[in-house]
Amino acid sequence: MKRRKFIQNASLTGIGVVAGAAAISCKDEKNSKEVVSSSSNSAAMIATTPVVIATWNVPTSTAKAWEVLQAGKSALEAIEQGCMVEEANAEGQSVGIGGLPDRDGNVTLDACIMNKHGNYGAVVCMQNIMHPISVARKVMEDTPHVILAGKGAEEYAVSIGFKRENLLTESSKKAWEEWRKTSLYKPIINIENHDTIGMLAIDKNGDISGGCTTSGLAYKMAGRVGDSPIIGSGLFIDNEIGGATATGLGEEVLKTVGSFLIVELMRQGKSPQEACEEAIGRIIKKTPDFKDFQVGYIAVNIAGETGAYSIHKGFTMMQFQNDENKNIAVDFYNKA
Ligand code: SD4
Repeated sequence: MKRRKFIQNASLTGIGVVAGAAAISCKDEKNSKEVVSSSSNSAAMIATTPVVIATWNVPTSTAKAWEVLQAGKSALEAIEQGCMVEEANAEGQSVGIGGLPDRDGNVTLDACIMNKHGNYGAVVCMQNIMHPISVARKVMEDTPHVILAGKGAEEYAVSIGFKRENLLTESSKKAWEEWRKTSLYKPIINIENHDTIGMLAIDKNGDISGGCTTSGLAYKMAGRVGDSPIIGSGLFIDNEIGGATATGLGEEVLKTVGSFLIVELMRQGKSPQEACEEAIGRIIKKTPDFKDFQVGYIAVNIAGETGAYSIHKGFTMMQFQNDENKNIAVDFYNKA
């Protein structure tokens, strides 16, 4: 019996598996190889070719990340540059410039980034800075902290050279003014905020990183922070297992710590697809009244296998692998 197979069986029978890299089952022999982890002395499949996945239909973002990986740079660099593309896109009304504001008319941004060492940085509720993903990276690399919020995050960004600018575009301002006529807060499945970018990448060394960037829910209460910048909820990375990221109604993701859950389920031997389905199942179980909100997860294991699942129809995932940049319709729970 191959060692990898043995370890997987051991985990299923509860024999006990040394931490990390143990239970990845792998069908993708073409894009992965078996290695023995020095930290756990156990075998695992790791990706031998790069892969980038992202929430929603953001081909230019994944193409940028892919270009960075092809140049031999790290997954972390690919994530930052890939996310920056959408942050700079004024047409996108859920990320960076052009993001829809909170109910008081202020655009507040959330973002986080996580690297192969399990390090993490985030900014929450930050205004006037177009690239929160880059500020999050600086928080991770250059400060003793992991999260900076609001004014503090903005001041920090400006102090290290980021430019202050108005992020409220004319069309987002108009949409807000229109919304103010009723001021009715009701998230609309797949229409409101369908562009939060959660991105996961594996580089040529088989190392993984991830990022998540958003303006959060449109017309939210001032000060509201969602799942996207919170470690374990909107994003989680473990270089010996894989990563996961989320989109949709952040409150539901936060309550079930969805991305951490998915990575832990993969550690126990579930495929990325099975793990995403179980994480959606936890939300359904907890909130039987799921008709009016959407949550979607995407995941990749270190072998480069991917998975995605959502509550309702309409969620899509970008996948750039083997030189192909595809937008894939994601399977969903609510078939009624
Ligand atoms: C939030 N999860 O702030 C984000 C919103 C989102 O697609 O993902 N929209 O709750």
